[in-house]
Amino acid sequence: MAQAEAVLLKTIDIRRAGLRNKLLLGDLDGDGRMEIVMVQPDGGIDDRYVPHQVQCLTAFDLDGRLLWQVGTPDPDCGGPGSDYPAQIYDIDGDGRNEVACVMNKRFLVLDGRTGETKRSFDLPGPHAHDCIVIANLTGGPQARDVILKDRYRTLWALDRDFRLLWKHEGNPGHYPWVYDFDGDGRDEVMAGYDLLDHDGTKLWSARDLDDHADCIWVGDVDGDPRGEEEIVIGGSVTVMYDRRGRELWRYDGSIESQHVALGKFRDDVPGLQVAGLDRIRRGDTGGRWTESGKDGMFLLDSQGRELWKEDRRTSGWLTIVETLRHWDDGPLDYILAYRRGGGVYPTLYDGHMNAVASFPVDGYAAHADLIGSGREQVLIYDASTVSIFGSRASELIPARPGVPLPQPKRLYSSTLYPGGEYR
Ligand SMILES: [Ca+2]
Ligand SMILES: [Ca+2]
Ligand SMILES: [Ca+2]
Ligand SMILES: [Ca+2]
Repeated sequence: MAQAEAVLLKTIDIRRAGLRNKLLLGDLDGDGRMEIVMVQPDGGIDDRYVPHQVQCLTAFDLDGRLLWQVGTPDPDCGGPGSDYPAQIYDIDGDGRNEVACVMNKRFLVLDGRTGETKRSFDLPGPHAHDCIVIANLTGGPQARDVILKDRYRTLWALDRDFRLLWKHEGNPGHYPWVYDFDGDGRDEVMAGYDLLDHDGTKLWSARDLDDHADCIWVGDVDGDPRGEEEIVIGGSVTVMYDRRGRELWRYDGSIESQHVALGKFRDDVPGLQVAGLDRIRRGDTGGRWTESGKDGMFLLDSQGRELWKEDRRTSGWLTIVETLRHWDDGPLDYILAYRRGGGVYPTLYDGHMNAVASFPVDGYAAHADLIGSGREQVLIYDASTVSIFGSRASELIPARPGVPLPQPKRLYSSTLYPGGEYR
């Protein structure tokens, strides 16, 4: 397949949001088209130990209008060494999205249309703001409970009125993934290497793994007749478990596996495939960050066998890989790789490691079906500009004007450590 350049649909000037923002997506005003919220983290903390709070939130529509701003951009803000506690989700269940965030040591629920505070709560602990996980722990018709954590030790589960349901101490990993494995209407919580029941009881722990879980994915990887989900954990190695905690395979052909991402990238092998990223040589030897490290993407089949591994000739070791679905009319998913370094711009790869589309700007990436068209667009952004790309031209007009877009779980579970589920 020949490599094509993605079609540039729009650019948006985001300089008024300040530096080092993370981009969130969601339909803030219910008009059938998503908006952008830029999230700036606070500075003055060491995010190896102390989690970020939010310094400033700035909402833009896709025509580049600034809709609202809460907080003030700070030139001395922090950076992406850990997550920023903010999500877009209809957390009060009224059919419109809110923005949930932690600012000034309070958990805030902001009206998506205006940024005004609808509700605010005390935190359950002074460092309970490493990230926000929205879950259904209490069994209502939709997820309205919240899990908060500190950097490396404690989880707090809270109901919709922020009453403490339970607390868990352990090694919760970067971003716990919640999923209702047993179908009782309440989410279990994969917190690092522990699977917790919805009431916080530990069901099982993954064994013989070092360090911490960088990324967790859930999906029916092996395509068994009952369609049972497996759990794939990317940490020091990449391991797959069944939902009862039995280890199915482990891929140790990597030096330091980082992100993994499930997808149907190939139609010539059964089940799902696991895309991943190996840090072959870190570029921060001696505590100093350099670009001289080296990473490489890899792809595993549903049994954990390596299908290929990239032999990278450029320098760069901080690549992020994500699954991109519904980019074009084809039946297969693609691997979106960005933050590659070494002059390599964000690129979309197929399951044979062919580049199928390239993006002619560098930066961080986000992706979503912005207008409910059934296709996803890719947004690449830096400190000044968001560039929106599609596989073909589009005016980005809502497919169903006035009908609020549902907020996909992937978008309300935004994290630097992209976990996910494949359904
Ligand atoms: Ca909208
Ligand atoms: Ca709402
Ligand atoms: Ca359950
Ligand atoms: Ca399965």
